[in-house]
Amino acid sequence: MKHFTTVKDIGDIQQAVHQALAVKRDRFAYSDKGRNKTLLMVFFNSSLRTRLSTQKAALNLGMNVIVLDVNQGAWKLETERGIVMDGDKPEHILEAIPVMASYCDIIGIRSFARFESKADDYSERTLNQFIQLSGRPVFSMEAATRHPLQSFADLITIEEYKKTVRPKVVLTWAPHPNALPQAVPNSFAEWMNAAGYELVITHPEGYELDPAFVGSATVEYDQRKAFDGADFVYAKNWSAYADPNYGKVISKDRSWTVDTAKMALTNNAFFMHCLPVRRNMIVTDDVIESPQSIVIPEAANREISAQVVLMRLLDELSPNSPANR
Ligand code: AN0
Ligand code: CP
Repeated sequence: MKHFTTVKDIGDIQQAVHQALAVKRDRFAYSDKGRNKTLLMVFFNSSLRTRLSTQKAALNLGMNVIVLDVNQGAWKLETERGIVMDGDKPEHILEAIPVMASYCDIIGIRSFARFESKADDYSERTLNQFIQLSGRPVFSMEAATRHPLQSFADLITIEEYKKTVRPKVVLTWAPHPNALPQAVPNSFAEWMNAAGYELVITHPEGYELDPAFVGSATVEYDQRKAFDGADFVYAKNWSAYADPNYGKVISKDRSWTVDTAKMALTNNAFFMHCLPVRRNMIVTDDVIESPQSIVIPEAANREISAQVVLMRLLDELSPNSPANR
């Protein structure tokens, strides 16, 4: 695996789950694999889980880890080529990427959608600049359109908890005060479709996701109908994708909050959310604290998905990687 940005990069999904469960049984069995290899994690946005779980996964593999928070203490980076740099950004990403790459073997990037331009966001400009200019294996720690480490952890979690071969999985929109990216729902749909589960996506009118991600899933505008017989309820807020409202909050309708009455319509479904979650906006206290809530084991599986991805990227390190020079 040269880079990890979409479900396609993981190849055979059953094999990936199999490897993940093996890693989970003994995560320290590969503690020499990353010796003298350095992981650089670059954050353009905040993080709790991704930061800690990816770092922990790298430590399990014996790697060194360095972290850069671009917006806290680093030079502000210009990303447009051709611009006269007389503004507030002292450094260009065209120098910064090769410099960062010279200190490490593998790079993880978190760069959310900026909602300035749908074309910019959906072309994954920042992530692709790192791929093109670093010469290093690059993996997404949530980019503009996808969050594959999260979706891989979600898949592992569903495989652990499912009671039928092909569970009914419901992705439901829920209200939030701010404009959030579509990366988590896009990616979740992409991975659930690849896994071959029955996927139903429910949201208010106007919150349609990019059809490329919806794929073979059913879209149901009636949340209660969607919940009928569900084995897993995956809640998430996202902002509008469709023009002219791209990146905008068009509803904060709290009748979409996941509560006990709605969970009662399901097949005793497990409740999932990638976290961070806003209680009593997305989900009530009762549901997230119920025995059916698996948000904590789901988050714990982020260490496992990250470890599998790092192991696969380590397998393909090029000979000009610093550790191999
Ligand atoms: C981010 C999002 O919705 O993409 C990160 C989720 C993992 N969430 C927030 O910004 C609250
Ligand atoms: N789920 C997730 O990626 O969380 P963080 O934003 O805290 O990393």
